[in-house]
Formats: sequence, C-alpha cells, structure tokens
Amino acid sequence: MVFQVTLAMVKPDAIDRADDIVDRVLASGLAVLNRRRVRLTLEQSTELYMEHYGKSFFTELVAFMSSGPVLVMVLAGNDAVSAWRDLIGPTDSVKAREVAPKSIRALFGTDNRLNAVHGSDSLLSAYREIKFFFPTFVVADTQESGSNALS
Ligand code: YYY
Ligand code: MG
Repeated sequence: MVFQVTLAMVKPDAIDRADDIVDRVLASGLAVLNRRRVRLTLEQSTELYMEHYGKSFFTELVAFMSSGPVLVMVLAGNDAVSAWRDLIGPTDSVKAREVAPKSIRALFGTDNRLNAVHGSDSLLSAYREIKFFFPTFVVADTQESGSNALS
C-alpha cells in the first residue's frame, strides 16, 4: 500500500448529486484535500481530454464536459488512484450496473458518456490533472522533484 493523491470530478450530469457522491468518497476512507466547482470552457475540456482527440466520441464528450458546472477534488489515501477507480466502476454506467451495481457510475450515471464522475487512470495522470485544476497544489513526488530548492 502506498499513500497517493488522485483527481476526482463530478461531471455536469451528476452535479446535483455532488453531496451524495462526496459522502461516498469520505465513507470509503479517502480524504478530500481540496475542492473547486468550475465550469470548463470547450477549450479546457479539449485540453483535459486530449488523449482521446480524434476518437468517434471526442466532440460530444468535450461538449458534454463543458455543458455545466463540475466539482473537482484532490483525493488522498492509500492507493488513492486505484481506490477511487474501483469506487467509480467501469466507464459505461449500463455495464457498471451489471458488474458493479454499488459503484458510483452504476448509481449516478446514465450511459457511456453521461457517467457521473471522472477518476485519474494513473498516478502520472493524477499529477497532470491536479496541476490542471489546482496549479498551486504541491505534489512532491513528481518527475520535476529533482529541481526543487534543496537539490
Ligand atoms: O477513464 P474513463 O473515464 O473510465 O474512460 P475513458 O476511456 O478514459 O474515456 C473518457 C470519457 O470519454 C468517459 O468517461 C466517457 C467518454 N466516453 C464516451 O463518451 N464514449 C465512449 N465510447 C467512451 C468514453
Ligand atoms: Mg480515462
């Protein structure tokens, strides 16, 4: 087990259920270190999801992600990246209801796109996404850590 941070987001389709989702985060033992409610511009959604650029669902995904406010949170805890991914369940909420009925996407999402929440898929993604939303948040163990004031 290793202590990690990760980036969680309640997407526009579930923003009215954000309090219920945060309750589930806290009940799992993860801590919320920081949180922000923001509305992404189309440009920001495009930057955030650049890894999916060119895929069939990209245009609709980034339009959806900038269609209303989102709640972004820095979560921390043991194996936080996989712990949060386990809690949210598979990408498609329909599949989630079959294979992980208690997961957040099963309970709060609709389908493949309107799936209620986001979770970083790796520690490297987590650092990138945390920096995107919380530019002043300090993550000590990054590739840039060699260039701090003590080195
Ligand atoms: O990491 P995760 O969110 O579980 O899935 P990704 O494969 O990274 O896709 C990102 C995002 O894109 C997904 O949460 C919904 C949307 N999406 C879509 O609209 N249609 C698909 N066929 C696949 C993904
Ligand atoms: Mg992903």
